[in-house]
Amino acid sequence: MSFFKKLKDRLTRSSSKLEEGLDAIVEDGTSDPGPDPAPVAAPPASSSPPAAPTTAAPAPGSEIVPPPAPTSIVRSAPAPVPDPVAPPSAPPAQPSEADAKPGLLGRLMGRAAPEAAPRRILDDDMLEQLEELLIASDMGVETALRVTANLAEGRMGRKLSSEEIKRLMATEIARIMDPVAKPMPLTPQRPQVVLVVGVNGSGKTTTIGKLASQFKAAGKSVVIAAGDTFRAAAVEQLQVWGDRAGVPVMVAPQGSDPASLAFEAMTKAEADGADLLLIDTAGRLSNRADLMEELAKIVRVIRKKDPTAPHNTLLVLDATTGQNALTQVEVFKKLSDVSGLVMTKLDGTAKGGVLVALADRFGLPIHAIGVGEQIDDLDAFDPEEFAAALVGLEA
Ligand SMILES: Nc1nc2c(ncn2[C@@H]2O[C@H](COP(=O)(O)OP(=O)(O)OP(=O)(O)O)[C@@H](O)[C@H]2O)c(=O)[nH]1
Ligand SMILES: [Mg+2]
Repeated sequence: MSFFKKLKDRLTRSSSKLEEGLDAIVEDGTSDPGPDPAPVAAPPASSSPPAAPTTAAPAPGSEIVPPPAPTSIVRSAPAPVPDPVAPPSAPPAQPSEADAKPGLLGRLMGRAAPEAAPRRILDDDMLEQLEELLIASDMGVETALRVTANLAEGRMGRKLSSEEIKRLMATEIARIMDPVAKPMPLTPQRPQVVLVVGVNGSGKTTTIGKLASQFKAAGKSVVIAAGDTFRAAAVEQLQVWGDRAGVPVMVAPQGSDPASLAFEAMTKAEADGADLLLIDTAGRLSNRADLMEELAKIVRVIRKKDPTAPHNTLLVLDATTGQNALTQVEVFKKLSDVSGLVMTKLDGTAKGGVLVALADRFGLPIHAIGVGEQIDDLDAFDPEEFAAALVGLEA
Protein backbone atom coordinates (compact mmCIF):
# COMPACT_ATOMS: atom_id res chain seq x y z
CA MET A 1 0.00 0.00 0.00
CA SER A 2 1.38 3.44 -0.82
CA PHE A 3 2.09 5.62 2.15
CA PHE A 4 -0.34 8.23 0.87
CA LYS A 5 -3.14 5.69 0.78
CA LYS A 6 -2.27 4.59 4.30
CA LEU A 7 -2.00 8.17 5.51
CA LYS A 8 -5.29 9.08 3.93
CA ASP A 9 -7.05 6.02 5.30
CA ARG A 10 -5.66 6.58 8.77
CA LEU A 11 -6.07 10.31 9.01
CA THR A 12 -9.82 9.88 8.73
CA ARG A 13 -10.54 11.18 12.20
CA SER A 14 -8.93 14.48 11.29
CA SER A 15 -10.11 14.59 7.71
CA SER A 16 -13.69 13.54 8.31
CA LYS A 17 -13.95 16.15 11.03
CA LEU A 18 -12.81 18.79 8.54
CA GLU A 19 -14.86 17.36 5.70
CA GLU A 20 -18.12 17.08 7.61
CA GLY A 21 -17.58 20.53 9.07
CA LEU A 22 -16.98 21.96 5.60
CA ASP A 23 -20.05 20.29 4.14
CA ALA A 24 -22.10 21.67 7.01
CA ILE A 25 -20.69 25.16 6.50
CA VAL A 26 -21.39 25.15 2.77
CA GLU A 27 -24.86 23.70 3.19
CA ASP A 28 -25.55 26.24 5.89
CA GLY A 29 -25.41 28.99 3.28
CA THR A 30 -26.69 27.34 0.14
CA SER A 31 -30.30 28.30 0.73
CA ASP A 32 -29.05 31.81 0.09
CA PRO A 33 -31.09 32.78 -2.95
CA GLY A 34 -30.07 35.39 -5.43
CA PRO A 35 -27.43 35.73 -8.04
CA ASP A 36 -23.76 35.34 -7.39
CA PRO A 37 -22.56 38.86 -6.72
CA ALA A 38 -19.12 38.06 -8.05
CA PRO A 39 -18.36 39.01 -11.62
CA VAL A 40 -18.82 35.74 -13.43
CA ALA A 41 -15.87 35.58 -15.72
CA ALA A 42 -13.60 38.24 -14.31
CA PRO A 43 -10.57 36.82 -12.58
CA PRO A 44 -10.00 38.10 -9.06
CA ALA A 45 -8.22 41.43 -9.08
CA SER A 46 -4.67 40.69 -8.16
CA SER A 47 -4.49 43.87 -6.14
CA SER A 48 -7.35 43.02 -3.86
CA PRO A 49 -6.17 42.82 -0.28
CA PRO A 50 -6.27 39.58 1.65
CA ALA A 51 -9.56 39.07 3.36
CA ALA A 52 -8.94 40.14 6.88
CA PRO A 53 -10.72 38.11 9.48
CA THR A 54 -13.33 40.41 10.85
CA THR A 55 -14.23 38.73 14.05
CA ALA A 56 -12.41 37.78 17.17
CA ALA A 57 -11.14 34.24 17.08
CA PRO A 58 -12.47 31.85 19.67
CA ALA A 59 -10.22 30.31 22.27
CA PRO A 60 -8.10 27.41 21.07
CA GLY A 61 -9.75 24.10 21.36
CA SER A 62 -13.24 25.47 21.58
CA GLU A 63 -15.68 23.50 19.50
CA ILE A 64 -17.95 26.00 17.87
CA VAL A 65 -18.82 23.94 14.87
CA PRO A 66 -21.69 21.66 15.77
CA PRO A 67 -20.36 18.14 16.12
CA PRO A 68 -20.86 16.23 12.91
CA ALA A 69 -23.18 13.29 12.87
CA PRO A 70 -21.29 10.09 13.66
CA THR A 71 -20.16 8.29 10.57
CA SER A 72 -18.13 5.26 9.81
CA ILE A 73 -14.40 5.62 10.44
CA VAL A 74 -13.68 4.67 6.87
CA ARG A 75 -14.74 7.57 4.83
CA SER A 76 -15.82 7.17 1.25
CA ALA A 77 -15.24 9.67 -1.49
CA PRO A 78 -17.62 12.61 -1.33
CA ALA A 79 -20.89 11.63 -2.92
CA PRO A 80 -22.80 13.96 -5.19
CA VAL A 81 -25.24 15.84 -3.04
CA PRO A 82 -28.15 17.32 -4.92
CA ASP A 83 -29.12 20.68 -3.57
CA PRO A 84 -32.47 20.08 -1.91
CA VAL A 85 -33.42 23.73 -1.95
CA ALA A 86 -32.57 24.58 -5.51
CA PRO A 87 -35.61 24.61 -7.80
CA PRO A 88 -35.31 22.32 -10.81
CA SER A 89 -35.06 25.35 -13.04
CA ALA A 90 -32.23 26.88 -11.01
CA PRO A 91 -29.67 28.53 -13.22
CA PRO A 92 -26.41 26.66 -13.60
CA ALA A 93 -23.85 27.40 -10.95
CA GLN A 94 -21.40 30.17 -11.60
CA PRO A 95 -18.13 29.27 -13.17
CA SER A 96 -15.64 28.55 -10.43
CA GLU A 97 -12.21 27.16 -9.73
CA ALA A 98 -13.44 23.61 -10.10
CA ASP A 99 -15.06 24.38 -13.44
CA ALA A 100 -11.71 25.36 -14.79
CA LYS A 101 -10.29 21.92 -13.99
CA PRO A 102 -13.05 19.35 -13.79
CA GLY A 103 -10.45 16.58 -13.65
CA LEU A 104 -10.56 13.62 -15.98
CA LEU A 105 -10.22 11.19 -13.11
CA GLY A 106 -13.09 12.82 -11.26
CA ARG A 107 -15.31 12.51 -14.31
CA LEU A 108 -14.28 8.91 -14.95
CA MET A 109 -15.05 8.06 -11.36
CA GLY A 110 -18.45 9.66 -11.77
CA ARG A 111 -17.83 12.16 -9.03
CA ALA A 112 -20.21 15.07 -8.68
CA ALA A 113 -20.22 17.44 -11.57
CA PRO A 114 -19.22 20.76 -10.08
CA GLU A 115 -22.61 22.33 -10.76
CA ALA A 116 -24.37 19.59 -8.81
CA ALA A 117 -22.53 20.33 -5.58
CA PRO A 118 -23.95 22.84 -3.15
CA ARG A 119 -22.13 26.13 -3.13
CA ARG A 120 -21.95 29.01 -0.79
CA ILE A 121 -20.90 32.58 -1.28
CA LEU A 122 -17.64 33.27 0.52
CA ASP A 123 -18.38 36.06 2.97
CA ASP A 124 -17.21 37.10 6.43
CA ASP A 125 -19.61 34.71 8.13
CA MET A 126 -18.37 31.77 6.17
CA LEU A 127 -14.74 32.73 6.72
CA GLU A 128 -15.34 32.84 10.43
CA GLN A 129 -16.86 29.37 10.33
CA LEU A 130 -13.89 28.07 8.37
CA GLU A 131 -11.52 29.55 10.94
CA GLU A 132 -13.42 27.84 13.73
CA LEU A 133 -13.33 24.54 11.89
CA LEU A 134 -9.57 24.71 11.45
CA ILE A 135 -9.07 25.70 15.07
CA ALA A 136 -11.14 22.69 16.08
CA SER A 137 -8.71 20.48 14.13
CA ASP A 138 -5.95 21.78 16.43
CA MET A 139 -4.38 24.05 13.87
CA GLY A 140 -4.17 26.86 16.39
CA VAL A 141 -5.68 30.32 16.09
CA GLU A 142 -2.84 32.09 14.30
CA THR A 143 -2.36 29.40 11.71
CA ALA A 144 -6.09 29.00 11.12
CA LEU A 145 -6.39 32.74 10.53
CA ARG A 146 -3.49 32.67 8.10
CA VAL A 147 -4.90 29.76 6.13
CA THR A 148 -8.36 31.28 5.84
CA ALA A 149 -7.06 34.77 4.99
CA ASN A 150 -4.94 33.37 2.17
CA LEU A 151 -7.77 31.17 1.00
CA ALA A 152 -10.09 34.17 0.84
CA GLU A 153 -7.69 36.45 -0.98
CA GLY A 154 -9.36 37.57 -4.20
CA ARG A 155 -12.25 35.18 -3.69
CA MET A 156 -14.65 37.09 -1.46
CA GLY A 157 -18.13 37.04 -2.95
CA ARG A 158 -17.50 33.98 -5.06
CA LYS A 159 -19.54 30.82 -4.80
CA LEU A 160 -17.53 27.85 -3.67
CA SER A 161 -18.34 24.20 -3.17
CA SER A 162 -16.83 22.27 -0.29
CA GLU A 163 -14.63 20.38 -2.76
CA GLU A 164 -13.23 23.69 -4.00
CA ILE A 165 -12.65 24.90 -0.47
CA LYS A 166 -10.85 21.66 0.33
CA ARG A 167 -8.54 22.14 -2.62
CA LEU A 168 -7.85 25.74 -1.66
CA MET A 169 -7.24 24.74 1.93
CA ALA A 170 -4.91 21.93 0.92
CA THR A 171 -2.93 24.37 -1.22
CA GLU A 172 -2.57 26.83 1.67
CA ILE A 173 -1.64 24.09 4.13
CA ALA A 174 0.95 22.64 1.77
CA ARG A 175 2.37 26.13 1.27
CA ILE A 176 2.95 26.47 5.01
CA MET A 177 4.43 22.99 5.28
CA ASP A 178 6.65 22.93 2.20
CA PRO A 179 9.61 24.67 3.83
CA VAL A 180 9.75 22.22 6.76
CA ALA A 181 9.44 18.98 4.82
CA LYS A 182 13.01 17.78 5.00
CA PRO A 183 14.20 14.22 5.46
CA MET A 184 16.71 13.69 8.23
CA PRO A 185 19.99 14.86 6.73
CA LEU A 186 22.73 12.25 6.45
CA THR A 187 26.09 13.61 7.51
CA PRO A 188 29.58 12.44 6.51
CA GLN A 189 30.55 11.55 10.08
CA ARG A 190 30.84 7.86 11.02
CA PRO A 191 28.95 7.06 13.06
CA GLN A 192 26.30 9.69 12.55
CA VAL A 193 24.87 10.06 16.04
CA VAL A 194 21.11 10.56 16.30
CA LEU A 195 19.76 11.40 19.74
CA VAL A 196 16.04 10.82 20.13
CA VAL A 197 14.16 12.82 22.75
CA GLY A 198 10.56 13.43 23.77
CA VAL A 199 8.08 13.04 26.60
CA ASN A 200 7.15 9.58 27.75
CA GLY A 201 4.88 7.61 25.50
CA SER A 202 5.41 9.92 22.52
CA GLY A 203 6.80 7.06 20.43
CA LYS A 204 10.59 7.44 20.73
CA THR A 205 11.42 3.76 21.12
CA THR A 206 9.04 2.69 18.37
CA THR A 207 10.37 5.39 16.04
CA ILE A 208 13.96 4.27 16.68
CA GLY A 209 12.95 0.70 15.88
CA LYS A 210 11.30 1.78 12.64
CA LEU A 211 14.21 4.05 11.66
CA ALA A 212 16.78 1.34 12.42
CA SER A 213 14.90 -1.19 10.30
CA GLN A 214 14.43 1.23 7.45
CA PHE A 215 18.05 2.44 7.45
CA LYS A 216 19.23 -1.15 7.64
CA ALA A 217 17.00 -2.08 4.72
CA ALA A 218 18.52 0.83 2.82
CA GLY A 219 21.95 -0.68 3.30
CA LYS A 220 23.20 1.34 6.28
CA SER A 221 24.85 -0.28 9.24
CA VAL A 222 23.17 0.79 12.44
CA VAL A 223 23.77 0.48 16.18
CA ILE A 224 21.05 1.24 18.71
CA ALA A 225 21.73 2.39 22.26
CA ALA A 226 18.81 1.58 24.55
CA GLY A 227 19.47 4.71 26.57
CA ASP A 228 16.14 4.51 28.35
CA THR A 229 17.56 2.58 31.28
CA PHE A 230 14.63 3.77 33.33
CA ARG A 231 12.10 1.37 31.86
CA ALA A 232 12.99 -2.30 31.38
CA ALA A 233 10.24 -2.75 28.79
CA ALA A 234 11.88 -0.16 26.55
CA VAL A 235 14.98 -2.32 26.30
CA GLU A 236 12.95 -5.41 25.37
CA GLN A 237 10.98 -3.37 22.87
CA LEU A 238 14.20 -2.25 21.17
CA GLN A 239 15.66 -5.72 21.25
CA VAL A 240 12.66 -7.02 19.34
CA TRP A 241 13.11 -4.34 16.68
CA GLY A 242 16.88 -4.93 16.67
CA ASP A 243 16.51 -8.71 16.23
CA ARG A 244 13.98 -8.24 13.49
CA ALA A 245 16.22 -5.83 11.59
CA GLY A 246 19.52 -7.48 12.45
CA VAL A 247 20.75 -4.38 14.25
CA PRO A 248 22.83 -4.64 17.43
CA VAL A 249 21.17 -3.10 20.48
CA MET A 250 23.42 -1.94 23.29
CA VAL A 251 21.71 -2.30 26.63
CA ALA A 252 22.54 -1.65 30.25
CA PRO A 253 20.97 -2.82 33.49
CA GLN A 254 17.84 -1.00 34.57
CA GLY A 255 18.66 2.10 36.54
CA SER A 256 22.24 2.37 35.30
CA ASP A 257 23.73 5.51 33.85
CA PRO A 258 22.47 6.13 30.30
CA ALA A 259 25.48 8.32 29.56
CA SER A 260 27.95 5.51 30.13
CA LEU A 261 25.80 3.26 27.94
CA ALA A 262 25.86 5.94 25.24
CA PHE A 263 29.65 6.06 25.53
CA GLU A 264 29.95 2.28 25.16
CA ALA A 265 27.58 2.31 22.22
CA MET A 266 29.65 5.04 20.60
CA THR A 267 32.78 2.91 21.10
CA LYS A 268 31.08 -0.08 19.51
CA ALA A 269 29.66 1.92 16.63
CA GLU A 270 33.13 3.33 15.92
CA ALA A 271 34.77 -0.10 16.17
CA ASP A 272 32.13 -1.58 13.83
CA GLY A 273 32.45 1.30 11.41
CA ALA A 274 28.68 1.80 11.75
CA ASP A 275 26.97 4.44 9.67
CA LEU A 276 24.44 5.39 12.31
CA LEU A 277 24.12 5.30 16.08
CA LEU A 278 20.55 5.83 17.30
CA ILE A 279 20.31 6.71 20.99
CA ASP A 280 16.99 6.21 22.79
CA THR A 281 16.35 8.30 25.90
CA ALA A 282 13.92 8.14 28.79
CA GLY A 283 10.89 10.36 28.75
CA ARG A 284 9.83 9.55 32.25
CA LEU A 285 12.03 11.54 34.57
CA SER A 286 10.76 13.08 37.74
CA ASN A 287 11.29 16.65 36.63
CA ARG A 288 12.62 18.86 33.91
CA ALA A 289 15.95 19.54 35.62
CA ASP A 290 16.62 15.78 35.84
CA LEU A 291 15.84 15.33 32.21
CA MET A 292 18.00 18.25 31.18
CA GLU A 293 20.87 16.91 33.28
CA GLU A 294 20.52 13.43 31.80
CA LEU A 295 20.42 14.67 28.20
CA ALA A 296 23.33 17.05 28.81
CA LYS A 297 25.41 14.23 30.26
CA ILE A 298 24.75 11.96 27.30
CA VAL A 299 25.81 14.75 24.96
CA ARG A 300 28.95 15.47 27.02
CA VAL A 301 30.20 11.89 26.93
CA ILE A 302 29.55 11.27 23.24
CA ARG A 303 31.38 14.52 22.48
CA LYS A 304 34.47 13.04 24.09
CA LYS A 305 34.47 10.68 21.11
CA ASP A 306 33.19 13.09 18.49
CA PRO A 307 32.98 16.79 19.33
CA THR A 308 30.47 17.31 16.50
CA ALA A 309 27.98 14.77 17.91
CA PRO A 310 25.05 14.41 18.20
CA HIS A 311 24.53 15.19 14.54
CA ASN A 312 20.76 15.11 14.83
CA THR A 313 18.51 15.53 17.83
CA LEU A 314 15.07 14.28 16.91
CA LEU A 315 12.12 15.36 19.00
CA VAL A 316 9.33 12.80 18.81
CA LEU A 317 5.83 14.21 19.29
CA ASP A 318 2.52 12.45 19.70
CA ALA A 319 -0.16 13.97 17.47
CA THR A 320 -2.94 12.93 19.82
CA THR A 321 -1.71 15.47 22.35
CA GLY A 322 -2.84 18.26 20.00
CA GLN A 323 -1.81 21.75 21.06
CA ASN A 324 0.30 20.26 23.83
CA ALA A 325 2.84 19.35 21.17
CA LEU A 326 3.58 23.05 20.76
CA THR A 327 4.51 23.35 24.44
CA GLN A 328 6.66 20.23 24.18
CA VAL A 329 8.66 21.77 21.34
CA GLU A 330 9.24 24.89 23.41
CA VAL A 331 10.39 22.85 26.42
CA PHE A 332 12.65 20.49 24.47
CA LYS A 333 14.23 23.32 22.52
CA LYS A 334 15.45 24.56 25.90
CA LEU A 335 16.55 21.12 27.09
CA SER A 336 18.38 20.05 23.97
CA ASP A 337 19.47 21.20 20.56
CA VAL A 338 16.41 19.93 18.68
CA SER A 339 17.25 19.67 14.98
CA GLY A 340 14.10 18.05 13.66
CA LEU A 341 10.71 16.60 14.48
CA VAL A 342 8.98 13.27 14.05
CA MET A 343 5.21 13.27 14.55
CA THR A 344 3.72 9.94 15.56
CA LYS A 345 0.18 8.61 15.97
CA LEU A 346 -1.41 10.61 13.20
CA ASP A 347 -3.65 7.59 12.85
CA GLY A 348 -6.68 7.71 15.02
CA THR A 349 -6.53 11.36 16.00
CA ALA A 350 -8.80 14.25 15.11
CA LYS A 351 -5.92 16.61 15.92
CA GLY A 352 -3.80 16.22 12.79
CA GLY A 353 -3.97 19.99 12.24
CA VAL A 354 -1.40 20.44 14.99
CA LEU A 355 1.32 19.55 12.51
CA VAL A 356 0.41 22.63 10.48
CA ALA A 357 0.57 24.77 13.60
CA LEU A 358 4.01 23.34 14.43
CA ALA A 359 5.32 24.07 10.96
CA ASP A 360 3.92 27.58 11.04
CA ARG A 361 5.12 28.41 14.54
CA PHE A 362 8.59 26.86 14.74
CA GLY A 363 9.76 26.15 11.23
CA LEU A 364 11.68 23.11 12.51
CA PRO A 365 12.19 20.41 9.88
CA ILE A 366 9.60 17.64 9.99
CA HIS A 367 11.55 14.53 9.05
CA ALA A 368 8.95 11.82 9.28
CA ILE A 369 5.43 10.98 10.36
CA GLY A 370 4.08 7.85 11.98
CA VAL A 371 0.66 6.41 11.25
CA GLY A 372 0.79 3.10 13.07
CA GLU A 373 2.88 0.62 14.98
CA GLN A 374 4.38 -1.37 12.11
CA ILE A 375 7.75 -0.78 10.52
CA ASP A 376 6.25 0.62 7.32
CA ASP A 377 4.07 3.02 9.26
CA LEU A 378 6.78 5.67 9.37
CA ASP A 379 7.66 7.63 6.28
CA ALA A 380 9.19 10.87 5.12
CA PHE A 381 6.90 13.84 5.45
CA ASP A 382 5.35 14.94 2.16
CA PRO A 383 3.47 18.26 2.54
CA GLU A 384 1.21 17.90 -0.51
CA GLU A 385 0.16 14.40 0.48
CA PHE A 386 -0.33 15.39 4.08
CA ALA A 387 -2.43 18.44 3.18
CA ALA A 388 -4.58 16.39 0.79
CA ALA A 389 -5.09 13.64 3.36
CA LEU A 390 -5.84 16.13 6.13
CA VAL A 391 -8.66 17.83 4.24
CA GLY A 392 -9.90 14.51 2.83
CA LEU A 393 -8.98 14.95 -0.84
CA GLU A 394 -8.21 12.11 -3.18
CA ALA A 395 -4.59 12.01 -4.36
N1 LIG B 1 -1.07 4.16 16.60
C1 LIG B 1 0.21 4.47 16.72
N2 LIG B 1 0.88 4.07 17.83
C2 LIG B 1 2.17 4.40 17.93
C3 LIG B 1 2.86 5.12 16.93
N3 LIG B 1 4.14 5.30 17.35
C4 LIG B 1 4.22 4.70 18.56
N4 LIG B 1 3.04 4.14 18.92
C5 LIG B 1 2.68 3.44 20.16
O1 LIG B 1 2.75 4.34 21.24
C6 LIG B 1 3.13 3.65 22.43
C7 LIG B 1 4.32 4.35 23.05
O2 LIG B 1 5.41 4.22 22.17
P1 LIG B 1 6.90 4.15 22.68
O3 LIG B 1 7.75 4.03 21.46
O4 LIG B 1 7.07 3.14 23.73
O5 LIG B 1 7.04 5.60 23.31
P2 LIG B 1 8.30 6.20 24.08
O6 LIG B 1 8.37 7.64 23.72
O7 LIG B 1 9.50 5.38 23.84
O8 LIG B 1 7.80 6.06 25.59
P3 LIG B 1 8.69 6.05 26.93
O9 LIG B 1 9.77 5.05 26.72
O10 LIG B 1 7.72 5.68 28.00
O11 LIG B 1 9.21 7.42 27.12
C8 LIG B 1 3.43 2.22 22.00
O12 LIG B 1 2.32 1.43 22.29
C9 LIG B 1 3.63 2.31 20.50
O13 LIG B 1 3.31 1.14 19.82
C10 LIG B 1 2.12 5.53 15.75
O14 LIG B 1 2.60 6.19 14.84
N5 LIG B 1 0.80 5.18 15.72
MG1 LIG C 1 10.77 4.44 25.14
